Amino acid sequence: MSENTKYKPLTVESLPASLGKIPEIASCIGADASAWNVKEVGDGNLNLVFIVSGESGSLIIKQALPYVRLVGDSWPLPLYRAYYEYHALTRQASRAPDSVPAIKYFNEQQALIAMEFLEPHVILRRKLILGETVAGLAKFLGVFCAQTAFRGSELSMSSTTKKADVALFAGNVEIPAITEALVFTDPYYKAEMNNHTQGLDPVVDQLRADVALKVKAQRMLQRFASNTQTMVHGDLHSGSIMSTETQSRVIDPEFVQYGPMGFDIGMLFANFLMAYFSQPAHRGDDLDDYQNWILGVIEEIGETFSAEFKQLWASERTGMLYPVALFEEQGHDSTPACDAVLSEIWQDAWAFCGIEMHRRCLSLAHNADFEDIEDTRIRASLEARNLMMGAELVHCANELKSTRAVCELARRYNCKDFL
Ligand code: SR1
Ligand code: MG
Repeated sequence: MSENTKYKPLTVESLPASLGKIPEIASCIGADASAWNVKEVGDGNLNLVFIVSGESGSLIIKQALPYVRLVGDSWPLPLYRAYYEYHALTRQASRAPDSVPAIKYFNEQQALIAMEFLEPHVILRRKLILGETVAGLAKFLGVFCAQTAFRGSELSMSSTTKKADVALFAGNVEIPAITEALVFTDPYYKAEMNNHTQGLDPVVDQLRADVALKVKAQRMLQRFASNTQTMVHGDLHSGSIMSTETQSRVIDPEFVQYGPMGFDIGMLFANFLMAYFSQPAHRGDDLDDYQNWILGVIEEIGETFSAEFKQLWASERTGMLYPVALFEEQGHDSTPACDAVLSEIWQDAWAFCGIEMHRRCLSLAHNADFEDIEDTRIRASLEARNLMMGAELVHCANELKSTRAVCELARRYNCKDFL
């Protein structure tokens, strides 16, 4: 396959012949492509994902489809998202070392990325549903979010480099547009593609009647769309993290854009909180222990993020913002400035968190944490807790003092009955 071959989606059958002669791929899998074993394992909403194995090893082949896989070809989606995913992965690899799979080959025309096969990693969301713990998870995620937030901003980058990068990723239009609609707007009215669990109507009606909530969600949309503080992953949920018992990696940054520093960490917290609220349907005797473990992870991610951010502030402030020449070299302490930046990040993060908690129950693309609960009466009652806490986070984002305070709030909502 040459760089200019017309785009064609791969199949299990066509893949070996199409990719077998590409040296970067064949050297990882094995020279005899006819002996490759190919499995299509894509269970996300958008792409084809193949695990390809041979005598020399295995690779992941990810190829974008020209439409939303979840919906079908009635919803076209540009192939160029693979280009942005490739560039996001290279930046994440240098800004947060050892956090993402290594790229072996990229073909823009085919919207195809060949990358390291992570094994025995599984999607974190599955582990959370099964009640499995992951050692080092909170440290890994807190450091990843802080390093990518800090090093992708003018706290670290020169204004010239940052502007060039913002310009590059500004071409990723339709993919963030999915987030703009599905996450920030659709949950708050009866949008066409929405669905929610039977029995949840009283809570849904209450949220949709809350005009102040809608206004705050739109305000956060404005920040998301117009604030280019740093390069965000853009879709950092537990389905975008793969873990073993002791190691984790972040995958799937095709929703990349320059956006607010609090976005990724807010989305991440939302997905841990949804895992927390869904647990009564998945666990037995170990329910309390496992829910406490999840809240412990949330708390530690928050602490790690702030500590890492402060450390980077002290050691890597080489960009345009808050320069050392203006503070330390004048004998002026910049700690209050760092605290103010962090405080704004946290305020954004809690509001984004609440909004993500809403969209996964009210809009398109729900999450398995709740969807796997077959008894809709139980599912609705757990989703109601999640939705109501989400509303409090959006309303009170500016008053929340710490991740610990948010965990206490979650404990309170976990005991409530809204239906
Ligand atoms: C139509 S795409 C729906 C969702 O899948 C992706 O993983 C993103 O979360 C998006 O919002
Ligand atoms: Mg994804």
